[in-house]
Amino acid sequence: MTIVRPYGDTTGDGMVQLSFTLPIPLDEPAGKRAEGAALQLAAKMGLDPAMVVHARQMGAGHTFFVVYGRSNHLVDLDKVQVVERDFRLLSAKEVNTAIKARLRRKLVVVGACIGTDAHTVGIDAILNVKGIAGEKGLEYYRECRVLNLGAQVSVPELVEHARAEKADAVLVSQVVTQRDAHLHNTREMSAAFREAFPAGRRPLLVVGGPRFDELMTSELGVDRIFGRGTTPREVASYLVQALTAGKVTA
Ligand code: B12
Repeated sequence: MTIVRPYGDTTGDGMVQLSFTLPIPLDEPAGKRAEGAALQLAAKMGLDPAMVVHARQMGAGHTFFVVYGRSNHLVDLDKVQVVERDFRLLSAKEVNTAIKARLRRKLVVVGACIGTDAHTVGIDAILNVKGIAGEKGLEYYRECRVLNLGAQVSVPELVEHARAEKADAVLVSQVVTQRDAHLHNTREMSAAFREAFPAGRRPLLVVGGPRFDELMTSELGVDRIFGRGTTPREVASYLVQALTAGKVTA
């Protein structure tokens, strides 16, 4: 068993910092109550001792807090569950070569933000030439053909475009998670593709966004989930390997 504790001032002291907002005004005389409420919450979250190191009123009637305190919980590294990368990270040249050799045609990608979500920066970072973190997006890959449908695309529209373009992969971004919108939209999307395409003929379904749990692929009916900090090269490497698995290089 490998146990670790947070590091604050000294190794293993368990000290953590967290921030949150409470719907309580900071103005005196209520200010003391606001800080007391923050400490009560921290104590209930298992921080003991805890101190308020920052408090600032956020508009009318709300206060933002930063609390620093000792967490008495232990982390068991043997019980950590994550989705490890199970494909090789390829260079753009390797991706293009693999598509050409194994698919023998361009790899077609259709992407969109679905539902009411208008946060396109993430999907643009993956698809558009400009890319992110010094990597160019999939449009830059000579052997990929990319159609980025942009924001607020309905599921039926997405299915139609995927069919018309003969998409190999459909890439969907969901950033807004209020009332689990990202989960409802993803389930609706995967169900629609299963209904519209015969088994074995549907495009690869990939969703991404900063607040997805990457362990939920089968529950959401998708092939892969990509989270915060994803780069286009990871996505290109995944797509080519997932779509050409078993296809032997000529
Ligand atoms: C920019 C922004 C906006 C812009 C969006 C402009 C645009 N064209 O995208 C505007 C001003 C329009 C906007 C509006 C709103 N926003 Co806003 N917005 C943000 C902000 C500041 C940054 C998001 C961003 O661009 N991140 C940068 C990109 C690169 O990161 P990313 O999306 O995570 O993408 C990466 C990965 O997640 C992954 N990825 C993402 N998608 C995909 C898809 C695939 C297929 C793959 C493989 C990978 C992948 O790869 C990307 C690159 O690494 C965030 C706060 C924040 N700091 O994150 C709030 C935030 C997302 N917005 C929020 C909210 C609430 C809204 C509004 C509802 C506000 C309002 N009341 O009107 C509206 C909703 C509009 C709508 N209909 O969707 C909330 C969402 C809260 C929640 N839990 O749902 C946030 C978190 C702010 C907050 N703390 O409250 N917003």
